[in-house]
Amino acid sequence: MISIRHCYFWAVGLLLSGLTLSGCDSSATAPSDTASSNTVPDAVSSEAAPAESTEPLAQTPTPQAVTLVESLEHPWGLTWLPDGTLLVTERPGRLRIIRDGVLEPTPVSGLPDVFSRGQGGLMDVSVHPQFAENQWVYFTYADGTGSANRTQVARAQFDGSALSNWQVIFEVNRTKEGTQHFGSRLAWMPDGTLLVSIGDGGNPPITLDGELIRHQAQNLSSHLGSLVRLNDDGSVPDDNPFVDTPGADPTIWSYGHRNIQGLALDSLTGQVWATEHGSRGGDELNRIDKSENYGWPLVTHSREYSGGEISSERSRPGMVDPLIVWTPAIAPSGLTVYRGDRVPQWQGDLFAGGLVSQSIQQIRLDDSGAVLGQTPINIGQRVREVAQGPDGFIYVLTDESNGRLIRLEPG
Ligand SMILES: [Ca+2]
Repeated sequence: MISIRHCYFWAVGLLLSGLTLSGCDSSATAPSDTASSNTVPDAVSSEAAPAESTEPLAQTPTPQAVTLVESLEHPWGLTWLPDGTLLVTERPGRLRIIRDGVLEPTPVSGLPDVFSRGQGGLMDVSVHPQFAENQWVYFTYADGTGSANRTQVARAQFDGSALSNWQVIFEVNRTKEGTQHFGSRLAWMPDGTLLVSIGDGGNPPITLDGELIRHQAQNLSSHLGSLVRLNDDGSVPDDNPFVDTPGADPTIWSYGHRNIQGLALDSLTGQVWATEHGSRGGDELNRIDKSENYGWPLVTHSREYSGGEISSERSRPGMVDPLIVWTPAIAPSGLTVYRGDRVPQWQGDLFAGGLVSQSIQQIRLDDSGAVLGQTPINIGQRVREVAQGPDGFIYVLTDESNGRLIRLEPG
């Protein structure tokens, strides 16, 4: 595990790129993974930032951020159809079409109402790997009310203009109150199964079964605070790790997660990567392997928003340590592993978005998967999603009321 001091590297990156250094503390009061001002911030960065640990990346040209589309309302997820059409979700509950770089004015019909408050709403979207044959598109979203809600996964068939045959294929098996920590990202594995990230249910004082709801992340019978793996129709893959464990839910792939909002498969190696929000500091990059326990809330580098301790332990045998810890928080959302041929110098790098940092961390690994360094790419807006497009560029969504689709191009 490597502790990264975000502001330091931001400063170094800016100096290296010849830009003017402009206050790390601009993130200190920014809401992070909150969609409205009446919810508890998901990350507040106010800690000092001593310099230590990894180096910024050398000899990487600063990518240029080119805005392609504006006037998206809190865009959350995106996916490409085989013909290059881009589908983008907006958190309030709309699906938008972008063709040839132009946003179509009318949202797609055929979506149900979603629970759109706080961090909840329409979240991720992903086309089926065999979309050309079956037309399936998958969605995650919050469903329910302020007192009882949960993350669901549904699929529907898209004919190029409308959705039909909406099918709910998964729902979290415990409802929760409030508007925090729904997750949720989708990622297809090479074998055609689907990973879905589910948040822990929220911050104190929210409780479930007489204890803080965050402890559900250690409960193998609960989907809260886990990654689940499904077949494309929502059924349970026979080779999931806990199918034969008494009391465990058979969909669980890994657990001990707080709130994963960055999830990516390395298309070359098959390795799954995830970023998850800490509370105050302690955001994490994790290498995901089946059946593993990622520690939350028993071991964490994160503290309560009040500053109090969540746990005195940072590591424990049998639990997986993060590869990177971000303190102060970047509030990570959106993650991709670059495997395009357009920009050879990005090959194999991870690109992790940050809501509070308003930047993307470009992370380089060695062949063993150890972190060599990272450099922030300033975006100047809250970064919600990062994805490699079929043209080999990286695409970014910003979480704003006037959100943008941005393309990263080599500098
Ligand atoms: Ca962890």
